[in-house]
Amino acid sequence: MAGKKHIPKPQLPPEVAASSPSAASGSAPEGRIAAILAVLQKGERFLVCSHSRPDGDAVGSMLAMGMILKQLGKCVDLISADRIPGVYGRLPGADSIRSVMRVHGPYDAAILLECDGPERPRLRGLEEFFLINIDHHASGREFGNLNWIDRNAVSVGAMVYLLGKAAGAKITPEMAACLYTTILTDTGGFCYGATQPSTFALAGALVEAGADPVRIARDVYFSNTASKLLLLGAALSNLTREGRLAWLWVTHQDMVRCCAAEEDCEGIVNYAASIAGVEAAAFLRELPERRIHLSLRSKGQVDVASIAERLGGGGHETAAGCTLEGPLARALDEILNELRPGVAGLTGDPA
Ligand SMILES: [Mn+2]
Repeated sequence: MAGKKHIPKPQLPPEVAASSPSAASGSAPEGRIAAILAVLQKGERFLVCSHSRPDGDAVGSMLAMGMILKQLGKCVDLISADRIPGVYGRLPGADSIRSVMRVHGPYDAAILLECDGPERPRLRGLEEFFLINIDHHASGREFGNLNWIDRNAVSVGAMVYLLGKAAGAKITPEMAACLYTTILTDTGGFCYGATQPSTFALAGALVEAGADPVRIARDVYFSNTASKLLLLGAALSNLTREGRLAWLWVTHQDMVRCCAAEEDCEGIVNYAASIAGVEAAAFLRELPERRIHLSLRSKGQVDVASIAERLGGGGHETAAGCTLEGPLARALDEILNELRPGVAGLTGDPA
């Protein structure tokens, strides 16, 4: 291992530093960034991974992190337990992400992006390495040897951007495209609560750096498979509304009949949440072994992260998930028992 090297003090770009809520709340991330950079600069080989069933933030932040490490002259392996969803397959470097179940070193550190626990990547062998945990989940925990958790960050990609700037990396058009995708998808197209002036400043900086917002939007939102739409139809035929709650589900049989993949379930819960007057929504998916995967959305008045955490999952206050025991009717009862008290106290008429 190389000797101690000089570590430059990280400089946040002004458009981000000035309007970052972390800076405003006094928990400035410079110290965490410097500690992570020290490990990156000293080491030679790194593993970068994210959670299983990767989303836009997972894929985009992994790819950008890999590009930063390569600019620093390091060797990097990008690893995912699951295949990359087709809508992210056109991101620069997406085909360099390897799909494995077990990782083998040697690595100077494994960087876990967007994981609220060391088990989230579902990769065996990770625990053998020095773990760097970079996350923004409300349910984020300090499980790593180094931890940087910013619950106000709009995406983990936004954190990777800060790390890249602090490392002196050039934000290439390819990197910008990956990072822009993390912001676009984690804000649901600049719709969710975490969206604030700094979000647009960062998105603007990334478009300046070469990200093409039209092409990325087309790849993410207008590249669906027909099976995804057929599955959506099956889910919508089960849509139920009860005051401020709405829910829908698909059975495993629906999945088979529609030739749907797991990634085709992405975003279905949003259709239930899109009803006027609905504050919280649930989407239940029956897994092949009869357990039930649950996605939760809230418009901000119900904290679905804490509900998901009580049920063994996690996430953000407005978007969370967990896996429940089946059968479907039992899991639906369980989640409604959690959600009904959450909306009972809300005043005013549901539309
Ligand atoms: Mn995220």
